[in-house]
Amino acid sequence: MDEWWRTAVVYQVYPRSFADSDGDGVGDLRGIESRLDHLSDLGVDVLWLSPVYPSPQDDGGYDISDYQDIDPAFGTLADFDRLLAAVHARGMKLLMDLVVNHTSDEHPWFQASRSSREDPKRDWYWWRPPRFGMDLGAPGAEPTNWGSFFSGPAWEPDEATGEYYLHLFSRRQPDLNWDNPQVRQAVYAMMRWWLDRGVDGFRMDVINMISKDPALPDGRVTGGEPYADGSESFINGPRLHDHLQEMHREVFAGRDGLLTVGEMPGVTVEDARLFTDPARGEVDMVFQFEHVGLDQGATKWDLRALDLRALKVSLGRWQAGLADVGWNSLYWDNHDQPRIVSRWGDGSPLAAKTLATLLHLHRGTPYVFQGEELGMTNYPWAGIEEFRDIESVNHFAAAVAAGQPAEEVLTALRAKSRDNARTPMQWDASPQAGFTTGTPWLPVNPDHVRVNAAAQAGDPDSVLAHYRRLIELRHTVPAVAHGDFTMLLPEDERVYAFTRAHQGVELLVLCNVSAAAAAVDVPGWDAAELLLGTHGTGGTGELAPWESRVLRRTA
Ligand code: TEU
Repeated sequence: MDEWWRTAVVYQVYPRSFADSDGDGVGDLRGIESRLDHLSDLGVDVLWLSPVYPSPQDDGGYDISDYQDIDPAFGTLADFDRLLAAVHARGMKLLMDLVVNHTSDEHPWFQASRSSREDPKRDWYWWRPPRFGMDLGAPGAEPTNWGSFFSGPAWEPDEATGEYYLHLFSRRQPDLNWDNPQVRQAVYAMMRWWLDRGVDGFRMDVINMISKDPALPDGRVTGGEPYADGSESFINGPRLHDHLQEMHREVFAGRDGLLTVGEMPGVTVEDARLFTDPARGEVDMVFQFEHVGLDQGATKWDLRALDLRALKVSLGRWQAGLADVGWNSLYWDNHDQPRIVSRWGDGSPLAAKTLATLLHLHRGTPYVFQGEELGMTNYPWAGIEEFRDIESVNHFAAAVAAGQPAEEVLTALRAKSRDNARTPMQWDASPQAGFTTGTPWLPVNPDHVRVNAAAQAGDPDSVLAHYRRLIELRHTVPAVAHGDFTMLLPEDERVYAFTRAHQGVELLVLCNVSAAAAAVDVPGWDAAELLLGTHGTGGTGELAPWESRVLRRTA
């Protein structure tokens, strides 16, 4: 089997915020094409595009109204074909975002479905009458007590036909009914259409939510929340493996050189082994969420400090769990996460490098989110009016309505809002950071005067140069891609240390994830070669604040 992605690094572009070619303040496909040298210089193998399909943009394009076209804000299908050819000409591959747990409410499938109870597409979505004989829209008449991920109930009343439809995300993102075989065939046909056009695979949005328990039982009510958590009924649902295997047979079988990655909130390492076991024919790798949940309480807005020992337990378990069967994906940032250098670092270039070293020396396929390779930071949000993300805006309204002080809610948004990832890419020090000549749809981070691609391009000490070396190590040192992983110093609260071993070559990775100097004692490495280090210092003695080292020795 061709598992080329075991040595690959993926770069994620969030098209709205990457590069704007026409000055309307929104990034576009021609903008991306004009910046492909940045990706080739970095050395990445794959470009993953967040959604570029026609969309009302209720959820940043994750609400799709036509799966087989390009949103005019981003360009045309001809622009897409040009971009794809340019990506391939540079020896890179292109992944599309596949968002098929739900469509936009403006998708023709949903328009038909909502038009009447007798419409042939009625059953393509989850329609249910009000319960207990109550009136549509009456409090408590929702078919289940589930809350949506974006605040409020997961059911929307629809006056025209007197029933509710299910939406796990916004009310403008109705959930498709994957139990209906016509839905599945329509999705597979669409996927084949993109593969025939030349794309190299898919990142599959919340793909472990497509199978729901058809009984739709109520969820458990957790303390203080107005709506219940229904996830037991839709995370890794009853027919999920069947659906993924069918998709594999119908779409991927007989095609080579592809990559599939399933985004799976709530997935366990035991599940992930099944999803990514090549013999089962499901997906190549999954995005799991355990590590990005370590700095929260009951919800992402309930802020907690990261305990480095817990990160070791978590990532270490995933490394061990997928060592023989399956494969890991590795990520810090994406369009849903705050910036790692602000989150678990101190915002400095040094912290950005060390957090990058930590992640990129693990076994798995690393994903770099635009700007992460520059050490881009969270935005200094002044007030609620600056946020655009539906999750943030809805959460603020709901939390304040429930009596939480606005300033407290803002503190959580500043730390965790998805908009932190979505501010424009920082190309240079000019007023709009080289992102647009117009007014950007989200403000440019004022730190772009220091943190930008142009300033780092020729600087061997830059975060960008560090990422380039990490990617090169994965391509040139087989132990980085293939080596066995062993966690060291599990009790150390500041130093994250591990070894990788492959065919007589051993690597030792030491990362000081703290602002204080830290002593380390790992015997036998003093004569080892320094492959990469933030300070140019070898050996194992004391690590400076935020210092990291990668050492190599041969048995
Ligand atoms: O995200 C799924 C998901 O469960 C979370 O990351 C969620 O978006 C949120 O951050 C919870 O706090 C995927 C996409 O990546 C996200 O952008 C979409 O909004 C969502 O699905 C719906 O398509």
